[in-house]
Amino acid sequence: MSEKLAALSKEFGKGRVEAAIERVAALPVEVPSWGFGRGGTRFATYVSGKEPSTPKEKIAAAGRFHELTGKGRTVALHFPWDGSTKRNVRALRQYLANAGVKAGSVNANLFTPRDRGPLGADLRFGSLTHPHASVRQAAVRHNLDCLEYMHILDSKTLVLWLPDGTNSPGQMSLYDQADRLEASLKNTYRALRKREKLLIEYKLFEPAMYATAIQSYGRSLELCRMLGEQAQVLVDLGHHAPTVNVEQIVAQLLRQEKLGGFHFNDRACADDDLASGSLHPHQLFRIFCNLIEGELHGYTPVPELALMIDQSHCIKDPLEEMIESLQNIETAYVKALLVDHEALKKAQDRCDPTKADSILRSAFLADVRPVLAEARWAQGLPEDPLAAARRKRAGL
Ligand code: RM4
Ligand code: MN
Ligand code: MN
Repeated sequence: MSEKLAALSKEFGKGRVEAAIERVAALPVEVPSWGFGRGGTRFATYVSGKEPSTPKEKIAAAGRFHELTGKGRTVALHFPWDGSTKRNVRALRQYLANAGVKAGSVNANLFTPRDRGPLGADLRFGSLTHPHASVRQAAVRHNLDCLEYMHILDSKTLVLWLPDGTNSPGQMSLYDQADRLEASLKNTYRALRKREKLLIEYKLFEPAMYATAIQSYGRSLELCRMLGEQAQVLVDLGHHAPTVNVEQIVAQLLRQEKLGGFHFNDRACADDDLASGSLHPHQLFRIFCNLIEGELHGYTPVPELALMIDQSHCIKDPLEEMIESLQNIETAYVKALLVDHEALKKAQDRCDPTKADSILRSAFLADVRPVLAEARWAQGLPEDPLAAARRKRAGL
């Protein structure tokens, strides 16, 4: 054991440090195909020409990420970005196998106008809540196509994020919006197979600025309850109002067995999709602390949640920014694993918030890089995946 690990063991206990090494090595983190391409700003997409652009290239990059980090065993796919026919999807299966990874969640896309059919420019008036039944039916049909793609890819998770909403008070009755949404979701949910899950995201605003159809975790929770056991809420960290306490949402969903998972990313202003933990490492730490406490209460264990990265890489190299994000996620997880929950509970019950916060603070301030290095070394992975990615790129 290195000196640094020995020092951590002395402070936090050998058992806790050893468990952290094992648990961080085993944590499944899913990466998105779209995150390996160049992300766009509202004004332009600055393509350097070096980043992957086709689904095949993006999946190959995901394979490199998996080789370097051991994570990203599953890759989230987005349709029709990653394909629009069963033939395309069968090709994806091959690309995934070639890259040594598997399909993760399937993300339905109800916002990109198609060249043909009812889901064209008319999508600006909505998809599952569109005033015209023909568009709503076509949107549900897309969800059902995604379910068929899941069967081809052996994926068990459908993720729905709805762009639906309105920009002015007269545009659509809020009653009609809710009725249409619920009917369309029921038509989608009905087609799920037994072990499949439907994860429903919520988002305060954007693209709609006045009344988003699924605007809050409460609405998403209500819809999931209405649909049934296979529907759960997906928390995207960029989808809340600025002052919202996200870890409280996490705890409340977990207690109700309705937390399906996460889309990790950081935000400064709106739904920025910046690198996870680059701006708010403490928020990520607090979220993991609450997930681990949830486990202690007997709720869903952390590795059984869908832990996905959902980011857009507009400036940095996408593969590098994905590695950076993963490191921040792993760091937050390890820090949370070092928290002495028993001592924390005692301090809380003694009404000693100063002591309680000092327990959290010492875990947060710990330098856990030796834990990550040990976990990587034990798996035969490069200890510094960013440096390894650069060496590989330079052909060294
Ligand atoms: C949305 C949401 C979805 C993602 C799209 C690209 O804001 O986060 O999960 O698929 O963006
Ligand atoms: Mn998302
Ligand atoms: Mn988003």
